[in-house]
Amino acid sequence: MSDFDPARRRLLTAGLVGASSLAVSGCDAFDMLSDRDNAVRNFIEGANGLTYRAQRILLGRDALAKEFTRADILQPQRPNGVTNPSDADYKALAAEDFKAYRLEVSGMVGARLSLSLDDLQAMPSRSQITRHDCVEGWSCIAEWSGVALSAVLERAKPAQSARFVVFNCFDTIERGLSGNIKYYESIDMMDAYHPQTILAYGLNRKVLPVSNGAPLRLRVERQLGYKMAKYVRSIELVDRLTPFGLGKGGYWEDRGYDWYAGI
Ligand SMILES: Nc1nc2c(c(=O)[nH]1)N[C@H]1C(S)=C(S)[C@@H](COP(=O)(O)O)O[C@H]1N2
Ligand SMILES: [Mo]
Repeated sequence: MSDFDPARRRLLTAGLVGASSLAVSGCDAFDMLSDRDNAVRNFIEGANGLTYRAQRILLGRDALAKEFTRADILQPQRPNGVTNPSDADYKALAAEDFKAYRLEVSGMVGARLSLSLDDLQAMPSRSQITRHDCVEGWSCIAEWSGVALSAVLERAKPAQSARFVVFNCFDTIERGLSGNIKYYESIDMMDAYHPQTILAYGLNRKVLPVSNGAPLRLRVERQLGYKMAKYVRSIELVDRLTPFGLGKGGYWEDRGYDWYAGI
């Protein structure tokens, strides 16, 4: 048994034509909270097959995802995907309130890091109220608090040649014949340094619950939900994605989803 019930995914996967058309058509299904007035967004929704490069030109390096107010938070953040990892190492940490948790930062860095939750919470924090868009067609607005990924990376001193940040997670998303597959994701350095990209430890002004990725989960607000790795165990700076999983940069990307997944 896996921690994740793939039944909800089957329909989507069965209808999968092209990865980028899936990501774009997913947007059409978003609820009435979607920002219909946003010209950039409307343009993207109408333009099937837009490439990563084209989205970059449209959205630029620093364009911000829309932020909301607390009055816009209508419901709790809906837990999705794996919501309660059964992995022994995760369970042991959770049983002790993640006191022994360490975020490991390695790869193409000048300084490897091993940071406790206290270390991360002692760094400057940022809170943002944003909308989470899942490719399955639902959205949720929530307030996320955490440390800027850029602040963590600055401490680790990335090599000039580092191009991506890979997030390795604690949870087993699939138990296959060839062994357990752990969730993983990746983003490029531009999104890693974006001001709204945070490693969140708080949700709606409370400690991040297990169902939403405790103790630490990524928020990368200009992209779809599956990019936002929960249960982050380690991050690795790399110059290519091919050595990870099936080589497409994420668990869902390896199964046909778009890597950039911009919204
Ligand atoms: N480690 C891990 N991260 C994950 C997932 C997962 O199953 N495992 N699911 C992804 C998907 S598809 C979504 S929509 C969001 C759900 O986050 P939430 O549970 O806080 O709503 O987490 C993403 N990150
Ligand atoms: Mo999702």
